[in-house]
Amino acid sequence: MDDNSQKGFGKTQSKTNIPAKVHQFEQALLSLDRLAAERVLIDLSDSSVTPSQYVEQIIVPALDHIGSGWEQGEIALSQVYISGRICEELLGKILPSGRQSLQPHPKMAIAVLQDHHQLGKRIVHSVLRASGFELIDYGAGITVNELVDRIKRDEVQVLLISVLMLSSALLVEDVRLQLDRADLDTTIIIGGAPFRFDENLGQEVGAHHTCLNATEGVELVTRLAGIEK
Ligand code: B12
Repeated sequence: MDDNSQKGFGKTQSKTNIPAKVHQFEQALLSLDRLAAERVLIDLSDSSVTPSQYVEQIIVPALDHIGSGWEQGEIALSQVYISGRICEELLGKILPSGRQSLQPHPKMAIAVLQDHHQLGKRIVHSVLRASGFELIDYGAGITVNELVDRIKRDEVQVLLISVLMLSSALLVEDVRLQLDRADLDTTIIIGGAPFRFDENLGQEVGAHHTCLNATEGVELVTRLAGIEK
């Protein structure tokens, strides 16, 4: 299913100093040095660390820190942009591309709601697919009305939403309201930076479940599908 070991990811190595690696990875991104960034990930490959784990432990914190630097005016938007592009490219190499045998599960879809930050959705989609779940991908930038129309048409039972902008996170409430009005009991699972930073936000916007990372997403979907673990 996953041939990452052939690409250098997944070698055996001893203990890794994660904070130091996050710093090195961040510096490589800010220097716009894709090869150096890739080397950090290859170097930290460890038999006990899975690719999904180093996405969570290295890529997400490095980008969070870059985002804060941009907010404080220390980093240019162009650096954030290139950092995003480099990570997108690396994710293509790291993330599992295959799929386990399909598990029986409710009809599911994933979308980035009125937002173009796509890395989180890409990770969640790929990890779920690798775990045997099939999802309709509505892409990024979809509006509330478009999303609700698609859910009705496709009879989606579990909707996964990713958002990174606070303004987009607040729109989840409209999705929930429209689904309730249409008498649909679609389960809404949300994730993304605003929900990692404010643990009550998910409930406030009417989501049924909030996930902090892709692994939590897989665990939750597995539970909702009633699959024994
Ligand atoms: C990279 C980046 C960009 C890139 C995006 C590249 C791309 N292809 O996605 C570019 C440069 C294009 C960009 C643009 C902008 N950005 Co930007 N960006 C970021 C940055 C630095 C990292 C985001 C990221 O990719 N993180 C890595 C991913 C993997 O993490 P993640 O999405 O959180 O996903 C993880 C979990 O949350 C979870 N997850 C996520 N979704 C879901 C869903 C489900 C169902 C589940 C189970 C789990 C789950 O799983 C993932 C793995 O753990 C953030 C900073 C931050 N702290 O997030 C700012 C940030 C999100 N951006 C911000 C802003 C303001 C913008 C711009 C408006 C800037 C501008 N003036 O143009 C534009 C708007 C773009 C748009 N319309 O959407 C702000 C938002 C502030 C706010 N309060 O809303 C942030 C927070 C920066 C900041 N600190 O100010 N950005």
